[in-house]
Amino acid sequence: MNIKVAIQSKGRLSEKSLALFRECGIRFENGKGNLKMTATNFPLEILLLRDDDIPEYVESGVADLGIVGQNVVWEKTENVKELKNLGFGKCRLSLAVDKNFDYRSIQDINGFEIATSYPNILRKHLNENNIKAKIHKISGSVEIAPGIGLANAVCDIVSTGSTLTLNGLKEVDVILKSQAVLIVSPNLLSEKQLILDKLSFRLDAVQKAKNNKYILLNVPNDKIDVISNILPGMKSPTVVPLAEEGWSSVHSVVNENEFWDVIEKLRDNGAQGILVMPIEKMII
Ligand code: PRT
Ligand code: ZN
Repeated sequence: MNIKVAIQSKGRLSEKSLALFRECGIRFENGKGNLKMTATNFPLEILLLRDDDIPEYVESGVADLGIVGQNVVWEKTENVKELKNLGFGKCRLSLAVDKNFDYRSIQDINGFEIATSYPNILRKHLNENNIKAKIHKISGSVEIAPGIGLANAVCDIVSTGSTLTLNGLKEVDVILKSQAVLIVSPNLLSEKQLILDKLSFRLDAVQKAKNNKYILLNVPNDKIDVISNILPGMKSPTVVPLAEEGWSSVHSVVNENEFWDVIEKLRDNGAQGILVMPIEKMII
């Protein structure tokens, strides 16, 4: 039995979704371009779909899992479980208005006409803020709507903000922050749950490796205790004597988020020759 995973066939999330399986050691027999790909060394099948359809496929159980932006999940359904944030495809869904409009608070868009591909999320946000507005649902090029007189605001995906700027708009309210997420069908068979557990274990190892670095440094022996306390590590650091009397090499793992703080403290406490290396997989 194979677990079926729906991913985007062509678009911003396609390559990174496939890369994730490759990093988990999963290989596929037929190249991209087909609607389906079967793994040769893991009980897994990939369905290549438009991202908008993925939540529905997973909700209905046609696919067991899906990789899609949270923005799409939240727009389409409440009946799938989000299992893991995947750390790519980061963006936000925001309200934007004419760059010359004197926007102070969301109350200022009362009575506006707003173009969006996300009418459900927008409606909820407006209701929560007691705003009345007419929503125009359009499926692409939302940012041109104000320019052609269809709307006086947009609610659209923003990443760098340059698309809004190019169209004479400014971002005024972030409705949600989003990234690619692994979703799971509400009625997963128990055999498939076992496969998911294996996949999940591999995904965690890949993600932890991405978030951590292997670090090696030289330390005078009388500083080993201080340095060991600075290094969070997996258990405690490995300490190996150097050929030079009175010095040791200390090895550990440092999280990306605290990386520079840790490096500064290490230097301040006498560490030298600090080397930092990527980690391929990390199993705790
Ligand atoms: O064909 P299909 O329906 O499968 O794909 P799609 O065209 O609907 O989606 P796609 O491939 O554009 O995006 C897939 C997912 O990537 C989205 O659902 C988001 O979760 C995520 N993502 C991340 C983005 C962006 N960044 C992004 N910048 N999706 C869209 N954009 C667009 C946005 O719509 C706007 O037109 O890029 C423009 C804004 O970018 P900036 O950098 O100018 O602000
Ligand atoms: Zn789409």
